[in-house]
Amino acid sequence: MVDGKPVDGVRAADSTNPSRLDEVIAKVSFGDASTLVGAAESAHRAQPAWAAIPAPVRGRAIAGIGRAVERNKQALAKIVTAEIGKPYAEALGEVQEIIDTCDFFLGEGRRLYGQTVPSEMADKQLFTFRRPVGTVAVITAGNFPVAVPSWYIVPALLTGNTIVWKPAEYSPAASAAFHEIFVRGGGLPDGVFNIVHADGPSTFAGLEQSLDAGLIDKIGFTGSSAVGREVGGLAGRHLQTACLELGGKNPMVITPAADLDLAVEGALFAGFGTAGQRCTSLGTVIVHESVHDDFLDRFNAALAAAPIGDPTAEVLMGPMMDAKFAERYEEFLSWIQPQHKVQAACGRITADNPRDGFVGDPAAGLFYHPVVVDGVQPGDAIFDQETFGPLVGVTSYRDLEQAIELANTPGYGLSSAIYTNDAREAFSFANRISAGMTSVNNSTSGAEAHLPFGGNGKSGNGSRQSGIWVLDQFTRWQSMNWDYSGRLQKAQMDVAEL
Ligand code: UN1
Repeated sequence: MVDGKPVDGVRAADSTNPSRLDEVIAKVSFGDASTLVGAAESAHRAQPAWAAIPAPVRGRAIAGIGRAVERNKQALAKIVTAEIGKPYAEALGEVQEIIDTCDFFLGEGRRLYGQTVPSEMADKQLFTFRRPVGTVAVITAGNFPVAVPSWYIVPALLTGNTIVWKPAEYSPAASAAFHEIFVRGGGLPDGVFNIVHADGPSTFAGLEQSLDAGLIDKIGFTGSSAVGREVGGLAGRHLQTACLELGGKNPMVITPAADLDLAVEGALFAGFGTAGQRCTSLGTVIVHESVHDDFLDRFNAALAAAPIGDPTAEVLMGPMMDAKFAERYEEFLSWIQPQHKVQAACGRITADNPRDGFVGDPAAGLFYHPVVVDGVQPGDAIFDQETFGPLVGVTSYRDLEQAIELANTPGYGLSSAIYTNDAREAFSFANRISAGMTSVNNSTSGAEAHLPFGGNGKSGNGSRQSGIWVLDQFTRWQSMNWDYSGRLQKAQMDVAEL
């Protein structure tokens, strides 16, 4: 939808259900680079009028969106479950995250504070104002097809920007439903929020052309570290900035002072929620050598008992979200080396490679065994790199110093966790882990809508989403000096005397 009208794409494609691959969820029309440029033109045209609406009134539009999402909560969650195989309870949580984001930002329309600043000259006053950046291109992933887009789209709209959104190729039905709810619920004028379905190469070409033409002022991107580098480079070459939310290799340290059952529960959710396809998913458990065996026994037992399968049922995890991700995950599995200890079955769940207590029909979808790989070490690909899928590495440590070093070694820096009841250990870890987010006695996943979200190192470019911190992504500061002395006062030269 561009400028309030459906676009004629260049190619039609089916979106299928990863739990039942023969079930088509939606037929989608994919555009090309010129579709994206057309959407950027439309957003660019609509921006001045949108920015002219007082921020508290835009806040009311955000309130309308939040209520509309609430009314459609179950329907939207069902689409998410059908399209990417996220267990229904998690999908409901994901939709709730949009509502929380709207709740937070509807009030921000009545704040959007600037400052009054004293001048060094007499009879002169200084001010600062937040101004919208202009047109924002938002490119998002399919693992959170509706919550993560709202982290960009809600604050960007609230602060007076207009949007071109290119959602993931493999979650078009969820994104189309999201778009419709937003436009109707918010009563958004045509051109304010445009959506274009396109593949990667068309998106890059369209972005480049739009940036060349001065139609895009900011990029919001959630996806892999590799593509994030490209997006960041593209923005930088055009002297624009990108808000990059990239991969993670999120560590969980478990010390001898931990409640082990709590840690097992946390590792289960962090490792296998969304089939391990969250940027905040648990990468490696770094467990003290004195509790390593005990933890591993309990973790494997909990995993063996966890229901896996049909995501409409109460399961720990459903299928992987798309064939492309399943293929890539199979490549990650080939990183397992003979020195690693895999304590359970591995790979795709089939009649020949079954799983006890599987819910549903394993042959029908992209279902994988959850895997725990013990004995991973720095230098092993499986320790150093993100393995987007249901796989958790385990290694052991001798002292906290070494645990923190191991946790920082892969060079990502999104989320992290420590399980301990010793406050000194918790604070030492939090002080020295390089991560945008850290949990004490909780999972690496589970961000809240009003806390900064983002990473260091390979996980991003230091930008933060959510809460008031994201306002710096979608607004630029303007300073104003107002001289009411009636004469030309010169800074540094006419400094008032004591
Ligand atoms: C992501 O995977 O891109 O904290 C975001 C969490 C979710 C968001 C994950 N609320 O795991």
